[in-house]
Formats: sequence, C-alpha cells, structure tokens
Amino acid sequence: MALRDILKIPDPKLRLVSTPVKSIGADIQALIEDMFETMYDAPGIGLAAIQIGVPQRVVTMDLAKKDEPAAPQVFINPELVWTSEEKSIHEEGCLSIPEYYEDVARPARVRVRYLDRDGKPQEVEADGILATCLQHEIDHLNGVLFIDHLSKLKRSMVIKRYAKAAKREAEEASGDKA
Ligand code: K1U
Ligand code: ZN
Repeated sequence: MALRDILKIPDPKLRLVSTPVKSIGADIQALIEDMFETMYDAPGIGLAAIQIGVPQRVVTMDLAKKDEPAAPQVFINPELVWTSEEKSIHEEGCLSIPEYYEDVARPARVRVRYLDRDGKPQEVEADGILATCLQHEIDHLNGVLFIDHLSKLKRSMVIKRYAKAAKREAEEASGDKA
C-alpha cells in the first residue's frame, strides 16, 4: 500500500476522460488499496483514480459516520443507468479543490451499474449522500468537477484562486532550490 499525492486544480489531468477497466487483476487491486489509504488519510469520503493521476474508471468510497465501523465500497466502471427528474441540493467538497465547499443541485435519486472489486456486476439505487457522492465521482471519471455545476462567475473565481496558489507554490519551490 502507498499513500499517493492527490492532484489539485488546475492540473490538466483532472480533465481527462478515464478508460474502462478491462480486467480486474493484481494491478487494479493494488490501485484500490492505494486509493483507500490516500482517501482515509486526506480524509475524504470518496476518491476517483484520476485524482491520484491514474485515468482508469475506479472509485473508492466510505460513507460511514465517525462513530460507525468503516464501510469501504469500490465501484469499477460505474455507469448512471437512471436519474430522477427530482433534484436535491447538497453541499459538496472535493479533495482536488481543498477547503472549498458549495451547494450543488443534482438528481435526487440515481441507479448505478458497476463491477465490484471481485468483478461481479452490481446495481445500486441511491439517494442522499450516496447519490451525491456517486454522481460527484462518476463526474471525475468524465473529467468533470463539481465547480462545473456552479455559475460561470463562481467557477472562474475558484479556478483563478487555485491557479494563483499553484503559481505561488511553484515559485516558492524553485526559490527553495536556488
Ligand atoms: O471526490 C472527492 O474529491 C472526494 C470528496 C467526495 C464528496 C464529498 C462531498 C460531496 C460529494 C462528494 C470528499 O470526500 S471532500 C471531503 C469530505 O466531504 C469529508 C471529509 C471528511 C469527513 C467528512 C466529509
Ligand atoms: Zn472531487
């Protein structure tokens, strides 16, 4: 197991469309282990493989509350097969956009088809935080970020703020070397 760096905006890799997993071998199992270690360390409730730079359609999640036992879940090649007309609004955050939270409107209920980590086909109907988190993570697999669901003005303010921070960090890092 290894703790991996989480990509932050404006890293262009976050805009890649991830590739479906063809076969669930030792490499994918090792990727899943790294994703859980990275997600729990962050801490986060979900993670898409592209957030650690791997453009494969793999998602980890754990929606257990603080006082509950861990409930790790893996979704390989997840697909939205149905979404409700009804929308609901939840506050979202993103490990690739640290410390920024905003309300997002999305379908209130969804049905998702996926493979579990043994490669067995599964389907889940979700509402609440599971529906929100599944849609947020499937968006990552398609190169979409939750800020893309906000107004153009809010999105461009966030992008500018994080681009400035990345520039400052790069300058500090090159100054440290000199
Ligand atoms: O995909 C990600 O960037 C992870 C993201 C998932 C998510 C959160 C909220 C709504 C939709 C999707 C996070 O985990 S952000 C961190 C977070 O929400 C959290 C962290 C610790 C405890 C509780 C929540
Ligand atoms: Zn995210």
